Amino acid sequence: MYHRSACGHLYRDISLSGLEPHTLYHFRVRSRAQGTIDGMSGDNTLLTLPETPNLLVNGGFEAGTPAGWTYFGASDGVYEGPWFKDLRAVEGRYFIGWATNGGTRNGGVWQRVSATPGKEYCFSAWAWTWCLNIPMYNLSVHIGIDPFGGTNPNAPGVVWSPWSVNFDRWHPLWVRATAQANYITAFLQGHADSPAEWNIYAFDNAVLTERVQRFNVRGKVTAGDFVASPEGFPVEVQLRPAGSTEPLRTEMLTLDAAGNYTLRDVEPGEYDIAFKASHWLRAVARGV
Ligand SMILES: [Ca+2]
Repeated sequence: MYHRSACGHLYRDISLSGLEPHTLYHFRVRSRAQGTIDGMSGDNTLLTLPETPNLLVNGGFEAGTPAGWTYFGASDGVYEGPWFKDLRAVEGRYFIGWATNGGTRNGGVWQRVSATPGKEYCFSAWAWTWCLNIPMYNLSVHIGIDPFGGTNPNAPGVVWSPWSVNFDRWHPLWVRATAQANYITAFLQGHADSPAEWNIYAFDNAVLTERVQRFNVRGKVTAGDFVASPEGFPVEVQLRPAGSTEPLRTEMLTLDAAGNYTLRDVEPGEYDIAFKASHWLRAVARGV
């Protein structure tokens, strides 16, 4: 669907399916039209919303204090904007920030939470940087997970997002790691290479979740009664816990020319799948 903005730009809505919750995606947009040169956007990101609870205490700093977090390196404070450069929280009212006039300020906070060894965890936080009278690349930020639950940001096992410069704009950072112990530790860290007139950075809306991974279940319905192509043939598909007759989901799907169906976004598990297509086709596939 196209929209035209007040200043004449043409917009188009595009739906993306099959994305995982609480995951950062990079994307580019290419435009192509006959008789014109292709257009290609720069790198864009989108962070999908989490579907499971935030495991962090005070992840958005809405306590108005760093409660639940422990400083390492330089400490500073939790602020309610407008702060430097009129900065306001990207979520709620409060964010955590570090600011130095005429020096460097290297430090961050960590928070340790219970975890299940072998499970994957996704960690995201929004970050903002600013410095004055020095190239903006002087100051960068990253976030990390220590899958062993340690509290040393310099430990070799910490899994970090790439260092990122988010000059004068809030931008999401994201990292994923597999827990190796009964605890994992989330880190927010900023680093200035050189002293500057001002070195300032901030974080907000830190969210740590257990990963929810979904799969597409594909299969084939074969029935001798098909006289022509099964393409477009409607089939009622029920997803049931293995051994149960109570459906978790019931969906009408259509078959392709070879009789294949796809049931999207199924969480890992063991299921029975039941099919019904008119009175003559009923089948249950067990333990898929
Ligand atoms: Ca907040």
